[in-house]
Amino acid sequence: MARLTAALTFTGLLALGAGSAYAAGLGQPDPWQLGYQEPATDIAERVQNLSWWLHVLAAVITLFVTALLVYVCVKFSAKNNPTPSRFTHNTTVEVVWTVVPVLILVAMAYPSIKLLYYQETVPESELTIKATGYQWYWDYTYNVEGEDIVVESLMAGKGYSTYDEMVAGMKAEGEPDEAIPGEMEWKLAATAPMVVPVNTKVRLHVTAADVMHAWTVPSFGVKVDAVPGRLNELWFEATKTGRFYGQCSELCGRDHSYMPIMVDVVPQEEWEERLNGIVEEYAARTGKPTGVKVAAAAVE
Ligand SMILES: [Cu+2]
Repeated sequence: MARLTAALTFTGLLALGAGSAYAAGLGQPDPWQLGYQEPATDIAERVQNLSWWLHVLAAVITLFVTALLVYVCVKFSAKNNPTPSRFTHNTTVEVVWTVVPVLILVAMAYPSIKLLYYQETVPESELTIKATGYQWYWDYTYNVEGEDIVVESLMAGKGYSTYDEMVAGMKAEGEPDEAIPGEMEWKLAATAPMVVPVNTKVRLHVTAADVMHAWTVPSFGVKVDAVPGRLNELWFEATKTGRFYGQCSELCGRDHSYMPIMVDVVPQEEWEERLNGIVEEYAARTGKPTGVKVAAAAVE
């Protein structure tokens, strides 16, 4: 009976989860969120559709098995069925309970493998960026006209134990208001975002400098390990502008939970300006001359 109750509760929760699938905000999680974050790429949309399809299959199977158990318990109880039959084989039933699960597995495997191919085949990209994981932050390298422009992206407001302490601390350090993350964004916000233009196929090279990390943005439906000495890649094409958050997803050490990922998806018109800002900031910070003045089209 406990098992039955658990199964029914699980199914109920699934239905609830499905109902709130799109309740979450754009680019970041919501309190009490059950479903996924709103998808911002075709990949994320496909991943979520596949997930719900698998959940529906699982729910139907759970209901069917539960109903079967109940039926057997009642129909073949000692009271209702005092003299049990003694047969041991039934070819029809055996064929059915072999073939049906095979069909269910095919119904799961076919869309999964199709989606995997779609995700893993990097199309002709219009922009390539490299993300490197460190203990414990990320940096992003844009190659602008042959020059590597590196932007370090640390957690904003790190080292404070409460939100109010963090706000007071950052203000005391003279940080401008816009650098102080909101309460919901604290521990998700980074000191510098990775910036990409909307409706652009972006190829992201991902690697690590010390230990393994993993780069992910849930709304983009992408996640890949960052492995020292190895270059992994993923692609995405964001179709919505906004700020999108993710977190390092490979347990990488003491401050694993303090290396957020922040991506700004900006309109095409804004992109050149933002990239120029990144180049200028880089030149000012490193003292390296950069004669690079960006024409967006020249970025690869
Ligand atoms: Cu990490």
